[in-house]
Amino acid sequence: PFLINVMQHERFITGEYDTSFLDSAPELFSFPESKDRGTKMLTYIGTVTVNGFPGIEKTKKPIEPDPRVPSIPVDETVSQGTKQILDEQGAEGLIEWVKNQEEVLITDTTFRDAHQSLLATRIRTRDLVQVAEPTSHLLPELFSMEMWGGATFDVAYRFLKEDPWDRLSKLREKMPNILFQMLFRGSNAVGYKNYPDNVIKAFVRESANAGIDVFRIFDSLNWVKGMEVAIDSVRQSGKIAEAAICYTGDINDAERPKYHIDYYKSMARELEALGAHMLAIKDMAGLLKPEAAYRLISELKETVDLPIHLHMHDTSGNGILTYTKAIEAGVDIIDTALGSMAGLTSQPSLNTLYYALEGTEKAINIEIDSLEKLSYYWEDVRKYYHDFESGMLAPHTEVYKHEMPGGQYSNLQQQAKAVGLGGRWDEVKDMYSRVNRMFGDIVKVTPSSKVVGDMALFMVQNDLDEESVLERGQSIDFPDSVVELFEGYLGQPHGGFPEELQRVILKKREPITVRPGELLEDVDFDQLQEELAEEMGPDVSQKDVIAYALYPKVFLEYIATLNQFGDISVLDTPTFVHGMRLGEEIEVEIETGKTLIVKLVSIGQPQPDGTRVVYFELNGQPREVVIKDEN
Ligand code: 3PY
Ligand code: ZN
Repeated sequence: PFLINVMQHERFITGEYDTSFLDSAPELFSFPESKDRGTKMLTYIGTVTVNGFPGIEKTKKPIEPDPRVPSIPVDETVSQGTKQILDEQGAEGLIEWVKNQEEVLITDTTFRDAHQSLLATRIRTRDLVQVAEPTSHLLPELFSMEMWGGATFDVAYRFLKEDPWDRLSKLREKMPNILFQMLFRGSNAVGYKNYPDNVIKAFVRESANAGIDVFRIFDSLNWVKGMEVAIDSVRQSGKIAEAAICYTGDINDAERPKYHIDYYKSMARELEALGAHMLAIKDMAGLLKPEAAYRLISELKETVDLPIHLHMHDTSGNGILTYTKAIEAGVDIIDTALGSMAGLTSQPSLNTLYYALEGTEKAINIEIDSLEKLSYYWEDVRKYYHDFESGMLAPHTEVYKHEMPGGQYSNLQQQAKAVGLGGRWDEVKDMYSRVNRMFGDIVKVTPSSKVVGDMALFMVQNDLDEESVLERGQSIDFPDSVVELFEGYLGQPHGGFPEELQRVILKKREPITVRPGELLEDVDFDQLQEELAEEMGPDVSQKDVIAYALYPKVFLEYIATLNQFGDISVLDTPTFVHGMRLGEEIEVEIETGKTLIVKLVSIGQPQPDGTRVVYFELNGQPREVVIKDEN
């Protein structure tokens, strides 16, 4: 195209050019939109229109008005916030600042855990970016925005077909004043298994450089050794290492002595000694009851000299009461979500907590109007993702029995349906807690929670109980995840594994007791880079290489989708999920200032080879794509 551009240029044709011609005629470098890019996008729209979105039932595209994006005055400059304190005063300075605050500080989880727990992590970057600037203007008092990590990394590539690093950089640009926080699964990074140490270090370095400020680090068995490399790497990056203790059981239940208050106090001391800047209590299922919260926070405050950050899920409906008690006991920071994205398996609502504490000496220092305006936006956007809602409609107190994390409940329900156990869901829930007891009462959070879920499904499906597993175990092929857990590849649980069960599950295999990272060989990043270059061409970034090291298969599938459909992150969410209605016209801004107008004209009858021709207009020109009808 470059040569054609040159030869067709008016000044070239008339011979009026000299050597500065190339510099003075920038239009030479603007090439016509490749036909390919348009066709790829139409192929995606055609595919999802004909076949529906993978994993959900095909439904009619609803007509939704544009979401209510809060407006901000054109000339308003954004207020400085915690990000400036960290950048100017460093990690230690920020921690001092936190300790000096009278009011409780707030982390907003709307951009991460709220949608991970309510909408299967499906919120797309464009819906976050659209409200990012208003959020940074309206909520400058926030301690942090949790907006990355957990399942968001994997789901972005796997289901949303977008790059999570791109999300981080776009949000960072629009929100310069608030600390960005991510959930990091210690040696499991943002995955479901232990990775070699050099992967953990590279991931932390790269994400710190890309804009993450606070790393909440946990281990899925509360095994402190599994958190060491991550804590160290975060400290070296100059960012905040927030070490988390996962909360399970009930400190006030005398019949559950394994997770006694002393257990938490001693883990808190260990984490402080390891150099944690802050301590998080990560109540991933929402088991911390109000009185227990008061006791836990009060005693931890006396035990360590670190700010304490409390995270919980509102599954039982007791969240606001628990937070109120924790605030009374002097907790430094709590995690909440915006009203319309809060409650149930998500975090408690900040809007609700605001009113619970209004007029008291513990009042929340944030404008309620700002919270309501942002809630409108999420109320509208949440509708786009209706098909991913869990179906839980009311507070669910049974969580105190089964102890499933907020993000797991709907997931396991889906898994159960997929293996034909949808009608036996009550049995699966019950089995989940029985498996927990069989495993010796372990911490259940990604990925250990997934192992408990896998085993529960396996036992219900095969009509096994505790006794038959031990009696017939030698001839049973247990799920891979269960074998790996008992081999020690997720680390060591408090009190060790039950020995008899371990022997039965492992058969002749020997378990390890050292940190898996000590045995795993470093990943060769140069080699991965070369492998990727073959798939992607020479433009492979370090971020791509890290993603490929974490998820080889998922990442290659993502690249294949990009090759097939182009960058579909630019589509609006209703079109991304449902495709288009007949006769509908949409505008797609494929890059700043460059918009395609797409109209769906008609869908042809199925052909003998199982395909249909889908007829579009692209910028007024007729275009057809051939789609395989999978129905
Ligand atoms: C995650 O690891 O994704 C979690 O949210 C655990 O609670
Ligand atoms: Zn959570």
